[in-house]
Amino acid sequence: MKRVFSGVQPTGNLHLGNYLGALKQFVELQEDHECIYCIVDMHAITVPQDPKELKSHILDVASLYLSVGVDPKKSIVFVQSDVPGHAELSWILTCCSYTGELSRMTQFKAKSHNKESAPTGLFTYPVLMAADILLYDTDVVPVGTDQRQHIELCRDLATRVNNTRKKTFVVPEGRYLKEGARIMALDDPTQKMSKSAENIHSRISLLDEPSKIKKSIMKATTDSEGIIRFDQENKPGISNLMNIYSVLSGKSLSDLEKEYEGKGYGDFKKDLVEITVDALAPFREKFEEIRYSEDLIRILKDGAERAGAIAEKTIARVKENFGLGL
Ligand code: AQP
Repeated sequence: MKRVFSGVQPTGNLHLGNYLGALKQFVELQEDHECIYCIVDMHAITVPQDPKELKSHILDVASLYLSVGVDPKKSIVFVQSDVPGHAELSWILTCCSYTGELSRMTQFKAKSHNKESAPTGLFTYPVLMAADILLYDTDVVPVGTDQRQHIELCRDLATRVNNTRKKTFVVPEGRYLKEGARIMALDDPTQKMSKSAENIHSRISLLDEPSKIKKSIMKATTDSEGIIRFDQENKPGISNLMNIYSVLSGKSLSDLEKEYEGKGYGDFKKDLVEITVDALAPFREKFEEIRYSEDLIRILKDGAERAGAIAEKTIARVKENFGLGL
């Protein structure tokens, strides 16, 4: 069975982009893969975090994994900082990476934009991500397309080490869905939907109340043409909404164009509200059951033990191949 690894940062409530780009794949893959899903809390501290809030977000994200259908009987679910191998391997890989390649990462450029100085962790974040993946001899990494550049760096680092030392790492493949791989912000469809964006109406969080979902969708930026037609370049707002509608309903984009011929954006948005509310309702219900149950901590501790056992073997092999330790 091929091994899958992926993670999400506990930087806020997960949104539709996180679900359609990543989590939906997590659930599908666990049927015929050995899956390891992590809450990457060490990535979250690359920007300042309130400790209490961070702890709470870790449990929120873990609960959301389970609420959308990640099954701890089939998949390992754990918190990154509970397995020390991530930090250990990250340092070793930092020594194999170059400042030039890290400064080309677009997410670093975006997050450090207009800042005089940026935290070093923000700069080396992609190396930690590579360590997360390589630690588990991962074959497949399900992510949204915003992570493509980081996956390529991970592959480069693995290949570089394999070519200069004994074969040490499995070189993983990114797995990107055709639809849903990049959901854009509702208020500005040129930016990706993001948990940490200031405007709460830029995103639909998986735990949003129906009234909030309605408000965000009805306010979503479109264009003045008023025709429901998919054209990402010239009509990014309505195209983004069509993309969301299509993935949630299973209807193709061309079927949507036919269905809404002669109708306005208002009609389209009203139907999208209904579809989104219905799609997210079961997640909210499940979340209430899981979030404060004792089972949650037990699942995460058990996951960390199982992940830790795999990680220890990789770290021993890496240390041996690098000549580290006794
Ligand atoms: N807009 C998106 N469309 C599709 N997929 C997305 N992902 C994130 N945004 C979108 C995918 O979700 C997974 C987890 O992402 P993350 O939380 O680890 O980091 P991120 O990409 O930085 O997500 P955010 O929401 O933008 O968080 P903040 O605001 O904290 O930086 C990844 O697989 C990602 O591709």
